[in-house]
Amino acid sequence: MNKTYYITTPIYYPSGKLHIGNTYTTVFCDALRRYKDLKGYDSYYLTGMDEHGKKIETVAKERDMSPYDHVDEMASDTKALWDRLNISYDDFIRTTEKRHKTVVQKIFEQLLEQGDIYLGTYKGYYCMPCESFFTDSQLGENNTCPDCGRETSQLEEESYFLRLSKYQDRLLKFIEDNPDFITPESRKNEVLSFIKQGLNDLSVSRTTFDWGIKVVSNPKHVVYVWIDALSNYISALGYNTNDDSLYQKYWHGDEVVHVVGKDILRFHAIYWPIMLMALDIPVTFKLHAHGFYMMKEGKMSKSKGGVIYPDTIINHYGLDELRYFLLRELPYGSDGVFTPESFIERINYDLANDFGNLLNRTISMINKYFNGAVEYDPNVNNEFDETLETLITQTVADYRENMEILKVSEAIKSVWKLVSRTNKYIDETTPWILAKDPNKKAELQNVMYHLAESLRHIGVLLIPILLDASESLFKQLGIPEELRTWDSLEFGALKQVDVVKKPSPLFPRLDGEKEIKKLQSILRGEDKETQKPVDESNLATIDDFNKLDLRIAKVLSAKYHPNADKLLILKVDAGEKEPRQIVAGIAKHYKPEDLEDKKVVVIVNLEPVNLRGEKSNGMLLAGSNKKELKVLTVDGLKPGDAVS
Ligand code: ME8
Repeated sequence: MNKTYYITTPIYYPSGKLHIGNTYTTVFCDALRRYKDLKGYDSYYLTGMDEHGKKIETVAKERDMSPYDHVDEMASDTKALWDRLNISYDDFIRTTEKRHKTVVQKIFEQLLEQGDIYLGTYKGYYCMPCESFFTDSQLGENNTCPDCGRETSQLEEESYFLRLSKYQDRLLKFIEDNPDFITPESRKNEVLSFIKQGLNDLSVSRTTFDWGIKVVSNPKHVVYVWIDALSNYISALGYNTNDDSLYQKYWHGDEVVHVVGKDILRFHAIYWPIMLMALDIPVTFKLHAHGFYMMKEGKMSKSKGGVIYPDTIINHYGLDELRYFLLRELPYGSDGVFTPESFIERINYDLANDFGNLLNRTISMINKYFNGAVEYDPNVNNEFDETLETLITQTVADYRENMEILKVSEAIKSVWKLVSRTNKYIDETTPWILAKDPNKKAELQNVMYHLAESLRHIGVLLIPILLDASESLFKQLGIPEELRTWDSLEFGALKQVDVVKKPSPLFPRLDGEKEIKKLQSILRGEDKETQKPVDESNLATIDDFNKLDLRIAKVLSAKYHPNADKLLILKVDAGEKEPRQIVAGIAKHYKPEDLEDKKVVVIVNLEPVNLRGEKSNGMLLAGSNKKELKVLTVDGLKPGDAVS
């Protein structure tokens, strides 16, 4: 039976569009899962969304959407993003799903019954306008709200608490007995010193908002984020349900890894194992907390501008370029910086020059000197072969060792050491000189063979990292399926090489300066592709504009169209004797009651049309993009007033 491997990302908050920071964790887990697959593991990869909480409720409100519609849209955008990035996830859990909620409710009630959760009061500072509680350490100067800067007041709220203190010693012993439970070492030390200061019980419910999972035995409380969020790692596997086969197989399997960013280390290293201990579930997981990608200007945030989005990189450069940069550039255990310069340099130097060119040159030479085909002859050797062969074997070992301890960047570095060494081997063996001497034909063939065999190894090791490039390398070199596997990684396994006639570059070299400028302008939000130029060939005259009778109108009533779910039927007062009926395609964005009494802008001299059996006598003005639509409204003025 194959060993099992269960790997998870954090479940992301749908509070804004996911940036390359969140993408890093997802791509990192994807590379590890593909590596384990390559090694023959039976693996399972979970990711998803953390959809409850005050913040999400607020963001949805700002968008004039129900929380559910908002998270639904964000979940489908995120899934589409992961699909576009070819992420090999097996399940995408959403905390608003019934399968998750039921498990969380059972967990909460069990802990309550056992006395591991108890009812108490939560003291905090409350910001009225933001409707949010803050702890001492979160507050700004003079106890002001860290979000809006206004004054806060001290308030008490009834809350359930998780008894962390009871498990403190058990957790300390667990971490000490399992030295590789938390990596890197520096993060483990952070956790240990935090626990040693003494753990306060954790507030795990709220009564001040609704958007969460209700506590079954006391529904005025909703479960506050962490018990809800952390449970996803087992609810997705069917823990405590009729079919818990995935849970049995993977949670109780051979390897379980949670990958998180350093920001949520404590929750995973302290609260989660304590929850599991209290539930009598074995703590089978290992925790890896990586550093952060920063922008030159500082932190990346979903709600701030000035960050890089993965789709921008893919549109302009490509998926492998993005994967390579993200996985290579973040050092183990610390932060990294995304700059246009470093990104373009990595593509040009590492991918185009060193790696892409090596394949290109090798294929061209095999075509030129041997008409595309060479064979392995173990009897011929030149003085440089041994060093290359030893490094190939060493690279496989280094790569494996690093991947096993999640040092993906180091693993990639070891592959590039082989890439450089193989380039150097060309300089050492000087095939163009050997080619001039017919007596050196066998030696020349041996050099070509070594290049191809080294590239085959590089290709296999890059399967988890560069999805298209590894595939293309195998095709161009004519490597059969059975020699694209982990088990085939042995020098000499390739018996003969039959390459394509014309190599195609893996990574075209970019015009560095131009591309750096382009990325900089994308970051400043000035990129041409994100701007909308005016069509100068189709200008309107003032007479064209004056032809439109634009007026202020007051919405008297609104209702859903009986035969079309996108349409609303409005009666408006546009300063005429009779109300006017307008049918508008806004039902996905507005409920009828949202519009009543609003003063809107309408065009009243459009030819009337019939929309699904209802007469529409005019048009409502609204602004929109792909996601949002807002009807233009005004304060003051009266129905019939002109708009110009
Ligand atoms: O914390 N660099 O969700 P979240 C690298 N819902 N990784 C980054 C990053 C950056 N600049 N910014 C974010 C949550 N990340 C909770 C998790 S889990 C039970 C609940 C990654 O959307 C990193 O993995 O704020 C970090 O931990 C995660 O995104 C935070 O995502």
